[in-house]
Amino acid sequence: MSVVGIDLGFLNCYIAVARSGGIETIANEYSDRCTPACISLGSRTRAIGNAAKSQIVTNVRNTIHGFKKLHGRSFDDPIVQTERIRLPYELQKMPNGSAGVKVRYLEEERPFAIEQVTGMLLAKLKETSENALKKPVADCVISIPSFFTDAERRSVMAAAQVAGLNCLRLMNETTAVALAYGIYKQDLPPLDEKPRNVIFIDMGHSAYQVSVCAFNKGKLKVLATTFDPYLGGRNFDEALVDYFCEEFKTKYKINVKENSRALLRLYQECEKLKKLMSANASDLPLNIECFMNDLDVSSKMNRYRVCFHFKKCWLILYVLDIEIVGGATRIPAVKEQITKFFLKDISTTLNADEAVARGCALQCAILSPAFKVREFSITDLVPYSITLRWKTSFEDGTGECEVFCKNHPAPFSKVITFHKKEPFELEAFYTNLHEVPYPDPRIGSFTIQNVFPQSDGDSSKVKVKVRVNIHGIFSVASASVIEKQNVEGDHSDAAMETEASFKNESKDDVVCRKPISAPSDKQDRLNQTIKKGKVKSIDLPIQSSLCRQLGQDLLNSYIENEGKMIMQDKLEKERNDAKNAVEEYVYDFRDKLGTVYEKFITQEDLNKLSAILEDTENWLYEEGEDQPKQIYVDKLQELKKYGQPIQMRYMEHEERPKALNDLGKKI
Ligand code: ATP
Ligand code: K
Ligand code: MG
Repeated sequence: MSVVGIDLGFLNCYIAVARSGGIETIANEYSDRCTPACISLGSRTRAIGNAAKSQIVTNVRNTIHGFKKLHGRSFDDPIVQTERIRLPYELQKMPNGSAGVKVRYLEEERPFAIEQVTGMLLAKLKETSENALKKPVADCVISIPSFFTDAERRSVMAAAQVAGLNCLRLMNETTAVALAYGIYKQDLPPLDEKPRNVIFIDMGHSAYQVSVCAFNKGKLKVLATTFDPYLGGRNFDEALVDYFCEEFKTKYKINVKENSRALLRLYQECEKLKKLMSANASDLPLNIECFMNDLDVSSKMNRYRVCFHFKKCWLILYVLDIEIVGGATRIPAVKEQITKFFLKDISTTLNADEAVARGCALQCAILSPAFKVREFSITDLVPYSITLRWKTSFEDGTGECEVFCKNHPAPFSKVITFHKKEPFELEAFYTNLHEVPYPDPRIGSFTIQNVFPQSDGDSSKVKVKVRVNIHGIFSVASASVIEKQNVEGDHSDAAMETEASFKNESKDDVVCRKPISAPSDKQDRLNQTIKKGKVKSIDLPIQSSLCRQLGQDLLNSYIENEGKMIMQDKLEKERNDAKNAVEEYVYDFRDKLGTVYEKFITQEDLNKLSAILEDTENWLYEEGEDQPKQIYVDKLQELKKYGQPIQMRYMEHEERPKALNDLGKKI
């Protein structure tokens, strides 16, 4: 089994693989280690990655990019609506209210859910890794921003399933970077000493993330994270684009923003210009030929004229190192602001583009039973505090309890005890919506079923396990009821009564919190009836209803559809290859007729064959332009019927002296 890590960037994706020699990043069919997060839908086929990127300005409305922020959000979400204004393709409200895209594919208007779109990209990355490794790839670790909410995380998980990937962990981008940093460090303080604190800063195309991690030998713990989910390299591009749009309005009397093609070209040129500005402080030219209305445009810019401000991230801590990654940290002004803020030099010991993917591959190796790596424990955190709410039967009130505070270690499970006589519902939500870059506080609701009073009429003691799992996703993982079997004089009952002393405001709802440090999934498998002394624990079914959750049926249909599209792309590729084979044969044959075959063909045959070749060439441009594969296969066979005898005569002639020579040697 291969062990793969995927950096699923807003703009750029990277794949890294763990091999016995270490971690390597994988190059795609263009020998490029970066695969653009871009998909272009066509009348016959899809192009994904580099091939799609080149179609951004030619297939404007059907080339999808910049979609990472659409995950797990409803179409009406303000973020989706803001993104929508920037995007040159159409977004669509899907039947379940989520955001999808609407594009023309196979000569038809088609909606695609965001899980399908990212699914296509992930399937491409899977194929790239399989081609490079020459074996199937399924297990992987995929990166996501540390600020992603549950709905966003679940949506990416679904996309992985669409792609046929088995995501062992969704890993926070900055945590992946921290792992890539720490695992090879030889000089980390021993476990009983003060840890080394390091700040990791990642500014990519769409977001800015900061995390503080504490390192000891073989161990990393994320202490805090902060972020600006709306600040990245693209804001610089936007600033440049806005500037030039204004300038061109007066200078050339054109409104670039009304022409999506021109605007997209300007964005591409501004991104290039921005990169050049990082390396060059002087004025740099911008020239775009045939930009709009047949006009060539030109201008210039230098780095001091674009200003930006980024949200300060207050982290008061003793910090040893500041490591920066992400493409946009190459911008001198970004480095300068970071240095100014922390009053510390920043280091760039990590590969700015590949660190996330490398960290993911390392995590995948750690999680995979098929791979042996150095032990390294990773404790991440809960980005936003989570509260549970339930109805109490006591005067129709509600009970509430914060189950995870912000920055609580994760993965983590806790057990909450309730005293109930009937099934009850737990509603989970983010405690402080203002902390969360998401418009809806709800996470989901969980109904604990099959709860009855005890035989003596008392409330039953229900233990509910809540959990933030390895992907950073919250759930009510299990529930069980403790059945008293023998009430009188039993010590275990007394013990339970002690627990019950954590009583809260209401009479029948008792909450006590007891953390179990059980990040492993084994603990989850306690789902059997345990008989212990006089107490019997019975598992209770839980009905979960998660916000913005993709139904299993829909997910299955996406999986099936992705399979069909992969097949369609494969068939289309074969058809194209068959067509190219005819074209190549025509050119090659014609070339040889004029040179090496000349002596092996009569003038009459030569004329006849030249005519056939010309006919075939014309045919390829006319009705032969778009035929089923078999037609091209037949065409090639037909041509070969003429070509092969000549080729044989030629080969014989070439081989004869050699054969004679060999014979001579033997004699
Ligand atoms: P995100 O992390 O937001 O999902 P991403 O991972 O795709 O996005 P990166 O690949 O880390 O983003 O960085 C891409 C950004 O970095 C782009 O805005 C790009 O223009 C910018 N960038 C790359 N190299 C340079 C450079 N030399 N100077 C300035 N900006 C650069
Ligand atoms: K990236
Ligand atoms: Mg990134």
